[in-house]
Amino acid sequence: VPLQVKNESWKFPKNFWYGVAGAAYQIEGAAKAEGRAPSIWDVLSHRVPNYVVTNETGDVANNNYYQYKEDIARIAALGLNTYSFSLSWSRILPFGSGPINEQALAHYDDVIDTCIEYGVIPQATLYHWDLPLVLQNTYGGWLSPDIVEDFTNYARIVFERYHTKVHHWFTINEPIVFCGFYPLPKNYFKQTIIPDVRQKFYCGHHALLAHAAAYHVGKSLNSSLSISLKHNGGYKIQRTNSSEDALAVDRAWDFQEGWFSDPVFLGGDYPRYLKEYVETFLDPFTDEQKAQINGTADIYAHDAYTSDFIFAPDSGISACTKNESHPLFPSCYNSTKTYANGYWLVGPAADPGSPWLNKATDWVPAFLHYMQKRWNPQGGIAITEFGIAEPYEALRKDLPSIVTDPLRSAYYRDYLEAILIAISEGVNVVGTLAWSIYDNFEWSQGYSVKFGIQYVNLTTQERFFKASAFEYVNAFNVYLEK
Ligand code: PNW
Repeated sequence: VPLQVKNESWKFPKNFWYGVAGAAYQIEGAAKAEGRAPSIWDVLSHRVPNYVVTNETGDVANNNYYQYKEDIARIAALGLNTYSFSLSWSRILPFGSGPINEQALAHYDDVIDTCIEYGVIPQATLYHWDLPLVLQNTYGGWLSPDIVEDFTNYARIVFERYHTKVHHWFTINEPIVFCGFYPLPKNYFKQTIIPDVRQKFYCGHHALLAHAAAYHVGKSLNSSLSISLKHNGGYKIQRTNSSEDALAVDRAWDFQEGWFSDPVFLGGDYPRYLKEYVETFLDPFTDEQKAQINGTADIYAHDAYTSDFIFAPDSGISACTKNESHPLFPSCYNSTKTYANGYWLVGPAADPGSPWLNKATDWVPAFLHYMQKRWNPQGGIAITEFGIAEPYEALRKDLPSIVTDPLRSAYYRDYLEAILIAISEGVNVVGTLAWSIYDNFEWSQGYSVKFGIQYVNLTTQERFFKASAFEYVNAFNVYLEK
C-alpha cells in the first residue's frame, strides 16, 4: 500500500538523506577475526547466563564484516541514499588505547569506499555500546573520567583517517540506554564503589565530556564535518491536566532528552530537575567544561521510536523527590503506553520483545516541534533511528523469502507522513534512518526481536527484502522534491 499523503504539496526537501542504520556488534560477526579484541558485549553475551534471554551472541551475527559489499549494494539497489554504521573500537584499538590495528582501519576504508562507489552517503558512529573490555576492567569504563582521554584518542585516529570521505558523524549512541547498563553484572566485571543508582549518572557525565572532546577534535581537523550525539527518549504526553502531571512531564524531559540535549545545545549544563539530583554527588561542570560541552552538535540526532503518557506517582511528586528509597527516585515520574488509548498498536501487547515501543506516529509532529523549539538545532533535526519490531516475526525461526510486514510498513508510512506534516509546518527535518538495515543481534533480546527492513536467513546468510523496505523507499521516490 503506497503512502498517499493528504496534501500532495508536502515534500521532503532536496538534500534529504534517507537510509538505514546498523551497529558493529549487532551485525558484523567476525568476533575473533583480524585482530578484534573483546568488548563488554562479548562477556555479557558469552559469560553471563541469560543476560541475553536466548543466550545468543554476536560472534557471527549477519556476517556483515565479510558481506558488507553485498549489503551496501542492496541498499543502493533499493534506492536509499544513506548507510549509517558504527565502528568497532576494539577492532581499531584492541587495547582500548595504544597500538592501532591497521587491518581494522583498512576494513572500514573499504566499507566507506564501497558506499561512495555506489553513491550511498556513508555515516559513522564512533561508539554504539561495544566498549573495549580492557577499558572496563582497567578503570571501570564509563564510570571513570579516564574514559574521556581514551575516547578522544580513539576519535582522533578515526577522524584523521576518514574525515575526507565521511562527512556525517555521530559520537555516541544513546547514552541514556548504555549508561543504564551500569551497574554491569557483578562477578563478571571490575566493580567500583559508586552506589548502583548513581552509576548511570557518572557514566553520563563522562559521556558528555568525552563527546564534547571528540567533537572538538573532529571540527578542528575539518570544520565542515557534521558531528552530533545520538539522543533518545520519546514524546511525553501529559496524562491529565493536573499540575502534578505537568510537573511529571517536565521532570521526564529533564531526565531523558534533557539529560544530554540541554548540555549540548543549551549552554553546557544539565537541566534543572536532573541538576538538582546529580549535584548531590557529582561536582557541577566548571565554566570551562560548560564552554567545552556547549554547542557540540551540528544537528539534533534523535532515535525517536515512540511516545509515552507521563504522570505523577500516586504518592505525589514531592514525596518522591525527597525520598531516596522511593522506587521512582530520582527521576520521579511514571509512564505508560496504554492510557485512554484505543487506537495505538501498543508495544507490550503487540510485542513482548520491545515493550517500550508504541506505534505512536500520531505524536510525531508534536515531538518534532518540541525538539526544534527547545533545542533549536542550527543544522536541523534527523531521525537517526526509527522502526518497530513486527510481533509475528518474532515467533518464527525462519521467515519465508517474501516477507510481508504490514505493521512495520504502516509504521513507516504513517511516520513519514507525520514528518511531511511537520516539515510543512516549518520544522527543519534533514534526514531519516530506518532501524534497521536487517534483523540483527538485538542486544539482550538476541535474535528473537526483529527490527529489520530485510530478513536474513542466519544459516545461509542470505538476505531478503521485506515489504516494508519498498514502502520506506517509495515514500521518497514519490515525495522527495525534484
Ligand atoms: C536502540 N528504549 O536502542 C539502539 O540504538 C539499537 O541498537 C537497537 O537495536 C534499537 O534501538 C532497537 O531496540 C533502544 O527503551 C533501546 O526506549 C531501548 C530504548 C530505546 C532505544
